[in-house]
Amino acid sequence: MTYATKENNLNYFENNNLIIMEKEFILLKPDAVQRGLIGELISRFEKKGLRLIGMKLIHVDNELAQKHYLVHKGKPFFDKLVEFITSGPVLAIAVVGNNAVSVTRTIVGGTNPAEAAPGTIRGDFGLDIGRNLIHASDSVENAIYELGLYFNENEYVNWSPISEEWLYE
Ligand code: D4T
Repeated sequence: MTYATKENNLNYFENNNLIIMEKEFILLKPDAVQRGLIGELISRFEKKGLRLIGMKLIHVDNELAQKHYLVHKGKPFFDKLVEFITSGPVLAIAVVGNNAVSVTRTIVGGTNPAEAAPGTIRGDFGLDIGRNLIHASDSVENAIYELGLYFNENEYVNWSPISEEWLYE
């Protein structure tokens, strides 16, 4: 049985389990791109089973950076955040999966790489909070907002990976 929800049109029951197919926004920041970590980092989400539906290498301009970090406006680190995110190419990624937001945030790890758990991206690859490699939306609502900043609806690729039959019960 499948049914659509107002929020995402993606949730459905399978074998009486509610599969919450959330969309999540991931951004590989300029340090990850410059350090040649794109493949390594994407592979973590790919291997986990999240479905890639959008990806683009872009240079974030000041206007987009301001919108992206709106919630941090006024904080002491805001200007540095904007300066960093606009300092080189980034890889914007859209994924779909069961509980994609919390699953992604777990893979990403704590904000400060110096304290992030080993096995997480920030825990394995970083040392400094101002160079924490990756951003991922922290709620379904923020994912919708941030995806809207980086992707047009017609840029998502609608496909069904054969692996999903083996990823979901
Ligand atoms: P992002 O938004 O990059 O995925 O990070 P988090 O969700 O894990 O953390 P956040 O929103 O609290 O911080 C956003 C961004 O700001 C940098 N930062 C943060 C910083 O440079 N100094 C600080 O003191 C804090 C709190 C790191 C991530």
